Amino acid sequence: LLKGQQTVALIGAGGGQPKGGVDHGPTVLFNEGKLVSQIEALDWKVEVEDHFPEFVHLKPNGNDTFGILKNVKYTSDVTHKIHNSVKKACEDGKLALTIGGDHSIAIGTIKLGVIWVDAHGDINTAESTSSGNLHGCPVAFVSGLQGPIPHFQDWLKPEFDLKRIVYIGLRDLDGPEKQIIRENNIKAFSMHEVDKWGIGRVVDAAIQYLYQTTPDSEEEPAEHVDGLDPSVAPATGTPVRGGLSFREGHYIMEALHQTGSLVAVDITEVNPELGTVMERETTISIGCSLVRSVLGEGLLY
Ligand code: Z70
Repeated sequence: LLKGQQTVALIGAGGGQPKGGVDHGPTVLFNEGKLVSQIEALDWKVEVEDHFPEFVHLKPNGNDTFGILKNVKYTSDVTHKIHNSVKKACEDGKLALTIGGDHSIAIGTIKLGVIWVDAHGDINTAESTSSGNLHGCPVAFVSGLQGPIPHFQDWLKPEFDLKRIVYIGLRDLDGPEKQIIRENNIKAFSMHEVDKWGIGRVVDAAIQYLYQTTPDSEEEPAEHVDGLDPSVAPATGTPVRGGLSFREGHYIMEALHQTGSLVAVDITEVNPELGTVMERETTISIGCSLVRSVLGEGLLY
C-alpha cells in the first residue's frame, strides 16, 4: 500500500441494474459482516462514507433509458457520487475501498491501472449489449469505446487507456465483447490461462504488465471481484461456474497487497437476497475476508 497510507475510506455504493438486493450488499457487509471492526483489528483507521441511504431515494424508473440501456440517469447519479468520493479519498492519501452494489460502480471508481477479476468483461456498448444492463458496460464507458451518453456526458471524462486494464477469471463473454477485447489488444487471463499457468504466474504477469503500461507506477492497481466460483460465493446475481477457488481469490488480494501500490479496491456483486441462508452467509463472509486479505491479513512478511 502507498507509503504512509493508514486510513481506509470505506465507501458504500448501490445502484446500476434492475435486480434488487445487490443494493443491500454494503449494508450487510457493514452490519452483519462487521467489516469496520474487522478492518480496525488489522490496525487501519476506517472512515465510513455510506452513500446507500441516499441511493435508496434515487429509485430507477421505466422512462430512464437510452436505446436499450436501462436506468441511465439513476446510474449516472450514483456513479458520479462514488467517483467524487473515490477521487477525494485518493487525493487525501487514503485507500478507497468501495463496496457494491453492482459492477456499474466501476464507471465511478476506475482510475489508473486496474486488475479486473470477473467472469464477465463488462465492456459492452449501447450497441453491443443484448441485456441493456449498464453493469455490462463500465469498461466501455470509462475508456471512450462508448460515445457520449445522456447524463454521463455531463461529468464522465472517458480517458481510461485500455492498456491499463488486465482481466483475470473471464469465462462468460458476449460475442461482441470477445471481438472488442481482441480488436483493442486488451490483456486478459481467462480461466483457461489460470488453469494453464496457475494463479501465481498469472498474477505476476498481470502486475508486471501494469507496471509497464502505467508509467505512474506509484499508484495502481485497483481491483474488482466477481470472478469467484459460485461454490464459494453463491449469493450473486450472475453466477458462472468454473470460477476462481477460495484460495485463488485470496491469493490475488494478497499479491496486490504485496505490491505496495494499491490506491483503490472495489468489492462488488454480493447480493444478500439471493440463495439460501447458508449461501448468503458464505458470500457475506467471503466478501469480508477478501477485504481483510487485501489489507494484509494472512501475510507474515
Ligand atoms: C452481460 C451483459 C454482467 C456482471 C453480469 C453480463 C454482464 N455480458 N457483469 N454480471 N458482473 O449484460 O452485458
